[in-house]
Amino acid sequence: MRSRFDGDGFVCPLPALNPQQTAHYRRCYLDFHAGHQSQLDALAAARRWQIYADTHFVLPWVDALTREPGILDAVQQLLGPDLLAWNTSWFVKMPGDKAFVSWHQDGAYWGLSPMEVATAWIALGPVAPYNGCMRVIPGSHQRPHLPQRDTWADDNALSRGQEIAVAVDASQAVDLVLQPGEMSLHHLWIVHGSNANLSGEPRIGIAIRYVAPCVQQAGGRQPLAMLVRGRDTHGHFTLAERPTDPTARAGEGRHAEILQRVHAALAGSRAAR
Ligand SMILES: O=C(O)CCC(=O)C(=O)O
Repeated sequence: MRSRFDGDGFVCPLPALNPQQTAHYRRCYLDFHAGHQSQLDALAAARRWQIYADTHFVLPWVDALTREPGILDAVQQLLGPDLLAWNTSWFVKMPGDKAFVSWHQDGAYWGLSPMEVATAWIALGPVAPYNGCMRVIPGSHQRPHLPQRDTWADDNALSRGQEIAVAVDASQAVDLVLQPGEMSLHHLWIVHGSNANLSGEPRIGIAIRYVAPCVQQAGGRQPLAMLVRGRDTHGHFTLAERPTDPTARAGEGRHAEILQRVHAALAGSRAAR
């Protein structure tokens, strides 16, 4: 696992959740989606992070998902026994949704170092080219940091429409095809993106960004994270309390406060979501 991740910049597919867990979290997501439908409908893809980002700090079922042993056991092989969930982002494309994700490198705008960071992208339904699965350029994490520009495109699910400003050879791309309950792991610096969902099948997934406690975010206020396994041996993050309120909502109250704080930390690292 470690050598594949280091060499290619990703590992896919890996088992993450069993069928019962997958059905449970899919149901939780669909209830959440229905409960926030009017807000989501009113937001362009580029602004849905107001609902989709960092829900693990406020929704008990998302917090539970970030702690599933099937996910953590794999992430631990890359980052060691002490794990923090720093960020989560739902990446959902319902049928007819024009949302896409341009080619980008996460490391260019997160301000995190050292590179003891891994994203687990967990599929709560089938994910393949027809519904806009993630695509990666194998080995691209080993290249230098590529120039990136902000396009501010409404349909780009990245908030500033960040895209790599030099040609990306899409013929080299690998599709990260996942069955429900499977996941991929990807490197902080791999070039990745995804196309729109042109099918009638929802594409439902969550990206969970795990970091080892030695990681720091440049500048700004101390970032927030959730200790999900082991111990925090460094104190570089403010550790959040686990959420307990089953009625909590995204986009308001504590979630809105947390997003403000997260943005302050990202702004301090000269970055944005
Ligand atoms: O889900 C996608 O299409 C893109 C995900 C992504 O950019 C990420 O997880 O870093």
